[in-house]
Amino acid sequence: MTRLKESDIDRIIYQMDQYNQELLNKTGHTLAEIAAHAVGIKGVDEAKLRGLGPIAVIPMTCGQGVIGGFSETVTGILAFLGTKAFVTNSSDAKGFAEALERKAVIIFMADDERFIAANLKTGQCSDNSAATGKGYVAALDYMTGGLKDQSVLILGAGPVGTAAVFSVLDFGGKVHVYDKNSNASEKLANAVLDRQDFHVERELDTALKGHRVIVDACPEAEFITPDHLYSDSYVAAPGVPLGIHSEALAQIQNRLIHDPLQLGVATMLYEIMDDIVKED
Ligand code: 2YG
Repeated sequence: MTRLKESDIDRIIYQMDQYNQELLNKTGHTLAEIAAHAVGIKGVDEAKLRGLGPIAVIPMTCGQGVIGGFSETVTGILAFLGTKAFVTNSSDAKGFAEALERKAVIIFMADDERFIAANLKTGQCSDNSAATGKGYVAALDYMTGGLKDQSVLILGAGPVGTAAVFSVLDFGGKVHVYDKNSNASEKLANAVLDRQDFHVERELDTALKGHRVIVDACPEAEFITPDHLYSDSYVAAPGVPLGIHSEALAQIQNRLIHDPLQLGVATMLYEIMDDIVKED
C-alpha cells in the first residue's frame, strides 16, 4: 500500500482546472466524464451533484497518522466535481460524530490500510485501490479510442492492477499481466474466468517492448525507459512514484495519464452515487 507524501499532493487543489484541461486534451473527456465512464453511466448532472447532501472528509490519526493536506485535497477534488464537501474539525470517531451531526450523506476517510468512501444512506462503500484501477482504465479507453480487442500490459498484480485487469476485460480488451512476484500474477490468473484474454508475462523488458498500451500499477520509479516506448504508446500510470523514466517523459507526456489522487477520488464518488443516478 503506497503511502502518499505531503509533497505528492500539495499543489493539486490549485491546479484542478489545468489538470482537467490536460485530461480533456489527452482523452477528449473531463474528470467527471471519465469517472462516469468508469462506473458505466452517462454522467450525473451538476444540479443533482449540487443537490447531493454534504460530504464529510474525516482525518484519521491511527497508524502513521495524518498526511498534511490529504483531507483538504480530497475535499478540493470533490468540490471541483460540484459537490458540497468539508473536512471535519475533529479526527477519528469524534470526526465521524461531527460528520453525522452536520448531516453528511457520504464520508471519505483513510487509514494506512484502506481509503474508503461510504454512502450513509445506501450503505454503498468504495475502495480507492479498486476505484483507481477502474478510473485509469476508463481514461485509457477514451485516450486510445477504445480498448476493445486491444492488448493491454498491466504492471503490478496488486489491488489497483487487479481492478485494472477486470476493467480492461470489461472493455473487451486482452490483458497481459507482469508482476515481479510471479505467484501474484499466477494467483490473479486463477481469478480470471475468460482465460483466453488473459496472459501472464514473465519477463518485464520483453513485455514492455511488446506492448503499446500499458497500465503502470506498481510502485517502482523510473523503470520505463525510452526504448520501451513507441510513437503510438499510451500509458495510464496510477502507480506512485511514476514508473516513466525522466528521459522518457517528453516523448510520452501527451499520451500519459498520471495523478496521485484525482481519478481515484472521482471514481470513488461516482461508484457510490447509485441513489443519485437511479433517480432518473
Ligand atoms: O487521514 C489522513 O490524513 C491519513 N490517515 C491518510 C492516510 C492515507 C494512506 N494511504 C495513502 O497514502 C494512499 N493509499 C492513498 C491513495 C493513493 C492513490 N493512488
